[in-house]
Amino acid sequence: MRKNEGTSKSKNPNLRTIEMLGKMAYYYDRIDDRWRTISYRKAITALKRQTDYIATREQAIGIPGIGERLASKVEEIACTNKLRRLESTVTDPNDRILLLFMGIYQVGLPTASRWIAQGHQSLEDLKAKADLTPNQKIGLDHYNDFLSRIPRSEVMAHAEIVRRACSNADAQIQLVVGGSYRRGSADCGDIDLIITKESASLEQIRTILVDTVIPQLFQDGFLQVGLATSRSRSTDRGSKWHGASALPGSQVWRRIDLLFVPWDEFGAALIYFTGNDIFNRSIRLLASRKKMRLNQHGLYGDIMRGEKRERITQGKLLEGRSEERIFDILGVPWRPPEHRIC
Ligand code: DCT
Ligand code: MG
Repeated sequence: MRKNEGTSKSKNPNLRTIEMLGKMAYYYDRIDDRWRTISYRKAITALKRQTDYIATREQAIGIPGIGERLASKVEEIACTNKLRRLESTVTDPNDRILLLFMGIYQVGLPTASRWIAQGHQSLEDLKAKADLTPNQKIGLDHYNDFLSRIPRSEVMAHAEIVRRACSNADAQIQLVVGGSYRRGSADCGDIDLIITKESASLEQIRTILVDTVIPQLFQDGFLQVGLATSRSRSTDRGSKWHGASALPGSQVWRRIDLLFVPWDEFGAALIYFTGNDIFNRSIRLLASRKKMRLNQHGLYGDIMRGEKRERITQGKLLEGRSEERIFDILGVPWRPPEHRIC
């Protein structure tokens, strides 16, 4: 829960190491290796806080957030100016094809590996010969669009179009741009729009969006396609709309998520959909240490857990509506979104 204002590029003496570890984190993220991705990202955050150059394993181990294995990598980069593991990921042809295939929207390691085992080696192979789901087909057709980062100003332009359509349907609807945009990123992987209305239930908000706003945005030529979600958990059902949008006159498709949030859950949803993911993990862990539970719906108290930390009681809702109140009840200082980069 420490303040984080990102890197001051001119000052940090570990920029080269951070850059190499960042490439590895990106690689592990693309191959769905959650644990390695998180440990690399934690090490990067820790190094960004250092004011001295970290050259040895011993120095690195002394820093909270850097474990033994990562410490060896830090030393390797400092000594050799490179990382063997990174080079092997770049040169191994199977790794390269795996990364290529996993770059397709919603394609994970199992699907990408299956395609390789079936003998496919390029996107052209997949287009011509592979058995693709409708989403995979869209992902493949818009491979570069969905993989490229979206400049902040463009995220704003997409959000404004949705905001206008919402106001036309119901003047009381509120829309907040969440995700990396709310954390101040210069560019974003997708457009996360958190939508609510004072005193309204999920059902009421979803009805306005699904019956009026979304059809209107399709008719205007802004929304291009809806993307079915197979991964959504049962609790998420009906609270999200995933798709793609394009600005007037542009051929570029962007990934856009509309997140329908009941008014009573607005604060908890703001925290969750602002992230980043590691910040969310740590604030949830903090809640659980204080015998509370935080999720995208609210902060709950009186939670009883068993020996393996499994929940015995659901607990009672302490706060859902106000982001500030949730921080307050958790006993941590308010963090503006730009400081939630872990
Ligand atoms: N989130 C999370 N855990 C995940 C994925 C997402 O807590 N495993 C939360 C935090 C961010 C928010 O959902 C939106 O998710 P993304 O759009 O995937 O991430 P982002 O932070 O907006 O980054 P990007 O710029 O890549 O979209
Ligand atoms: Mg996002």
